[in-house]
Amino acid sequence: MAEQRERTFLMVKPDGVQRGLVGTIIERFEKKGFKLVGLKFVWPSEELLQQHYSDLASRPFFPGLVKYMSSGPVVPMGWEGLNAVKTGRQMLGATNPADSQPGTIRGDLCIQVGRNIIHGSDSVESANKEIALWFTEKEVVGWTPAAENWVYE
Ligand code: DAT
Ligand code: MG
Repeated sequence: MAEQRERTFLMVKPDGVQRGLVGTIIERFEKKGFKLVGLKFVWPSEELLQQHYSDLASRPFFPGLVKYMSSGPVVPMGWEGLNAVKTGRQMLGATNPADSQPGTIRGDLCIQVGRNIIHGSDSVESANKEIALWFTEKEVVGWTPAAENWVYE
């Protein structure tokens, strides 16, 4: 099924890494049944982050956002599965953790919008752009999990 191959780009932000939440965050997507297709640990440059957040360049919080995001290592990831983009966003919760429901990652694990621990693509189009920005083609791995037929009918 082609729709199972939808990909989203998620990234544990520097505060998530510093607070030791990488494993907890990855666990949620693994347990859900999504398939990891790319993962790395990098300290990103300001230039890369300016590209990643180029849509927000005119916003007053942009300089602070780039400074925060480049303040330490992050964990960029590609995840694949049915409705991965929309469901991924639901699992993240609202942009502002104060508006995020309990049970979501931001609702459970953080407090302020400027330290909201995780990024998730907002559309299939931006997911594809973001995966191409953070990963080379070879770093994105196509594979079949042993449990695939137990996740999808
Ligand atoms: P999201 O990360 O939920 O996709 P976004 O794309 O609108 O949200 O913004 C990107 C990040 O910028 C967001 O995760 C945190 C920061 N941000 C957004 N709005 C902000 C605000 N009003 N004040 C401070 N930081 C903000
Ligand atoms: Mg966004």
